Amino acid sequence: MEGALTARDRVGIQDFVLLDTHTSETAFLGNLKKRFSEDLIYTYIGTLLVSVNPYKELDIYSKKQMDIYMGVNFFELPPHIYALADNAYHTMMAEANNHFILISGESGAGKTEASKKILQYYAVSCPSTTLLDSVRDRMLVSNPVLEAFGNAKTLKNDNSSRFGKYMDIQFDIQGDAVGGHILSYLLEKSRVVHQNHGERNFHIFYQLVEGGEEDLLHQLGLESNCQHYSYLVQDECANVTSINDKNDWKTVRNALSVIDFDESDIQHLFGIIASVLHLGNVQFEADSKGYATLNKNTELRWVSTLLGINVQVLQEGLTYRKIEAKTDEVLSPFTVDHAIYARNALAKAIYGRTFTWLVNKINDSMENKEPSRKTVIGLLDIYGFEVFYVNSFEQFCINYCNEKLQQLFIQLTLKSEQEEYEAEGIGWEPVQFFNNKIICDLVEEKHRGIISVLDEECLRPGEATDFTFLEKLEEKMGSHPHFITHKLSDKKIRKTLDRGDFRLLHYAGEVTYGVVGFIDKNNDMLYRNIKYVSLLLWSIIHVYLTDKLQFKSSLLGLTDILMSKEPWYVRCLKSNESKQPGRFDDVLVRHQVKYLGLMEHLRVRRAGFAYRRRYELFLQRYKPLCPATWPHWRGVAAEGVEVLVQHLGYLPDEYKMGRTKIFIRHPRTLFATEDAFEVCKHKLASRIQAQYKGY
Ligand code: AOV
Ligand code: MG
Repeated sequence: MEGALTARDRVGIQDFVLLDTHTSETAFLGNLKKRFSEDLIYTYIGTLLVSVNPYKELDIYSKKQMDIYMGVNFFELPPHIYALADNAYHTMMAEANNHFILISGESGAGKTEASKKILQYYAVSCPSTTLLDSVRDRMLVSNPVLEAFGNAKTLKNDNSSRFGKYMDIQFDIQGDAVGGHILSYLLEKSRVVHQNHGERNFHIFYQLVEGGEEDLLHQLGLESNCQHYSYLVQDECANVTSINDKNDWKTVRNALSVIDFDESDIQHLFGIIASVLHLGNVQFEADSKGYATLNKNTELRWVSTLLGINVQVLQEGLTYRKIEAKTDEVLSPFTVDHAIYARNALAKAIYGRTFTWLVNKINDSMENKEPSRKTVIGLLDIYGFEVFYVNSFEQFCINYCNEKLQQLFIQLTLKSEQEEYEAEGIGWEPVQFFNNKIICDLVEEKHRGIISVLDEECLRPGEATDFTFLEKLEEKMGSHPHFITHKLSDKKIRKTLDRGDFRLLHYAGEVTYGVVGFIDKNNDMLYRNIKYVSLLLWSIIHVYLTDKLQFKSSLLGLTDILMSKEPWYVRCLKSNESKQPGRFDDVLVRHQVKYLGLMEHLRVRRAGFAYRRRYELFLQRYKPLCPATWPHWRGVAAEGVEVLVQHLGYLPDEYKMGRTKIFIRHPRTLFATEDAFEVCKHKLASRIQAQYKGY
């Protein structure tokens, strides 16, 4: 019918690889937008899933939906996070190897929601034996607990992850989800004592104060009013419409009992949380000499009771520094500022340790103690790139982690893919992309990077300040194209920078960091974690690469080979800054599409080859399909393959002969070959059986 919209016009193309107009950014965005307006938030680029945050509940996550996606070929149904989860799972089962799903995107783009959907899919849909149901329940409820303690409202996201999380979901040989393990890193502890304008502390504090039962609050010496606690109302942001602290409290309480917290654990846990609130209310006054004194110590008594520390010791610890001389100890009194600093340091340390303890407890409860062989699917969900009006050491760490993640993505997709074509001598028009390695180096290079400079300054206590650190940076980084300071910039840019700022041109945009607090925060344990993050990311690459090697040497089913070609990616996009349902901000989305390198990824995918196989292996499998190669090909394997594919009628454009491998452009070509092989296998059953033992 003329004028009528076809389904395709209406819902757009579900895989960008099939977008037949030239692959312009405008066409790409147009397709995303069209789909978004129909509540179709997922689109593929091959096997990569692009997800656009709808900021509204969609009816696409029911058990019924899960069933629809279970075991169905990736491209047969509309794109969905379940399809990706299902494919990772089935590939893992077929190949008995490990997989990981890398979820990335800026703050508020939907990473944590995506990771929860994936976990739910595994916990609900995978085969189950009653015995293991408890492990699944624990995996599921670990989320609300960790979110309560590790997430907070920021300006970007009402439920922003303030820690990085990598979770392994373990499956046994039957495909049952049998256990889980969480690695957490780089918790933003500074939030415990300070929040920026319009932000909140970690959810758990409000949940406890608003939702805690009267008895419990009484035991903890708490009032049922957030306004009473200075750590909670520094920025008068206790109530947020999208958050129901009372309900969330109930969820967390229930969850804790599911993960084996008995009453004494719970008392212990909330005793510590309450002690932090009390600590925040401990006030100091200056005596006649300007030294800190505690005038009213009811709050301190609560801290001492709840933590089981002698009140005298606590008081001394907060108002004096102990200096050890040769034979005795000398107590040197603190000023009020020093005392506040010590109090806050204690609060952060207590909270940080509690978080670690909590993660360990959760891990114990999810641990699978059976020694049987297991494979895992890893889920990586970190905090996204963020830019605020004021950015400090925390943003520096978070944004550096995101640089590393982008580097990982580039290494595994754009770079290794193209390098393989080159190594194999496949005629290939290189796809240019921005490699953010230059920024990673700027931050992390030994002896020269920002972290090294900061470390060196931290080794000069008493002499180094945040500002000497900045001077050192200016000396070392000088002309680096991604580094700017007030002193190093021209007139126009200088206006936008304070003297205590440095600006980094990150892959995802410019961020201006204020140096105040860098030395101090770097002296904290946080820094150890940051090294750990990069170690973690590189160990993932290593696992992947090792798997791929293994992969080369084994003969596996067709679909599985296609699907295991790369690890799994979910790229989350933020649809608008104001968290509004259904609003698609073209400029904002375009920016993300650009910096995430989605167009480059698409170009590599479109021009590339879906399948590649060493000549020997290809020939070994398909040689019965051609009289000239069956039962034996006595010449060079590559020539045998050429004869074979000629016989099968491959068109010149469908494949390329590399140095060691044949490259096949479309899955359909290989699907057809595989179908022919299946038929042939039946016909020649007995003869083939002898040759294909163990297939
Ligand atoms: P993030 O994890 O990427 O940010 P979240 O996953 O927390 O972002 O998503 C932010 C908010 O967007 C959620 O609280 C939901 O309200 C909404 N949202 C996200 N995905 C969906 C979806 N698929 N369907 C409906 N609503 C969604 V951060 O942790 O801040 O980097 O640090
Ligand atoms: Mg998150």
